[in-house]
Amino acid sequence: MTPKNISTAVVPQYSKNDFAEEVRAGLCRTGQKELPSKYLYDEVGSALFEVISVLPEYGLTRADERLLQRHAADIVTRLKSHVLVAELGSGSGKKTRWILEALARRQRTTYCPIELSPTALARCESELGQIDCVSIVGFERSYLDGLLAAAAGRREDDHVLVLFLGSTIGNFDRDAAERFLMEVRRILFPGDALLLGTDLEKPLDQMLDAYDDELGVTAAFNINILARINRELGADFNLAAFRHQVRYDSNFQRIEMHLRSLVDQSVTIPRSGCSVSFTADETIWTESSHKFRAGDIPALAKRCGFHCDSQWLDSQWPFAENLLIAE
Ligand code: AVI
Repeated sequence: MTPKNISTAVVPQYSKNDFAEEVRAGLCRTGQKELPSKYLYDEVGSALFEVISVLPEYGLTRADERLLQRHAADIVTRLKSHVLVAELGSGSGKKTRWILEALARRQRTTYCPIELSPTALARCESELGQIDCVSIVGFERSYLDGLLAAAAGRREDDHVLVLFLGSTIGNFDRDAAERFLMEVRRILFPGDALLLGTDLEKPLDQMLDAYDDELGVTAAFNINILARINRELGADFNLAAFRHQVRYDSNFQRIEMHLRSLVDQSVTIPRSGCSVSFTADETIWTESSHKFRAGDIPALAKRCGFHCDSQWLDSQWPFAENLLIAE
């Protein structure tokens, strides 16, 4: 079936030059080597992340979906009428269906998925394109550029509902997360809403297992960033000479994913114009996943120009859906 009521605004995603430059900056620096986690999500990485989201050890996505399915009607009744929905990083759009269906029962709804990946955007559009009374306008842009463009399309009596689900906010450093939420707030009007999904702190073993599953899917997801550098930048990383490593830093309440070099080695990255030396046990820090406490969210919301109207908590996997209203 061909989806209906769909249009897409396209601008180019990260250029090869940005990637080459950020890889050089992250690996040639003194001190802890790092790679930006956004580069985990090429075609292969995004497919591996889809698998992670159904692993028994990784309850985050299921908790997010359960909360949205159970509470969509309640969430929607707390919103003003006439809502334009803008979703930051829509992924496949599967979990958004509940909210859109609940809104479409009240009124015609415009849904703007915002995604850098054209493949994810196309999947989201075909997953949600058949819901009656929902028009889709996709934006192939970064979150804030896409939100700015989507919000510019609001009609006079529209309120914007921003969806930032799946605890993607946890992949930002704490300060960057607050700055980001403030930027979102700056684009919104008073009374607009942000539904923010946050994974909560839980027992240590449960958190470590969620990022170091028995099948090794998360390990493959992590090591794929080196494979991507080989594919796209002509590098000669020996993937077998690096091992996936997961740590929890309780001071920062965050899971850290690293790639640990098993031996002393050096790697050449022609398109970044550099060679990088690793000592045995040295790591590349590839991702942080911050965990939250439900009780801390109202203060976070306040600092960023929102108030926390309501929270819904999952009973099986500590996770909170937070409805924040712009002040
Ligand atoms: C996308 N994000 C919320 C995931 C997380 O849990 O931080 C990314 C992920 N990394 C490894 N597993 C899942």
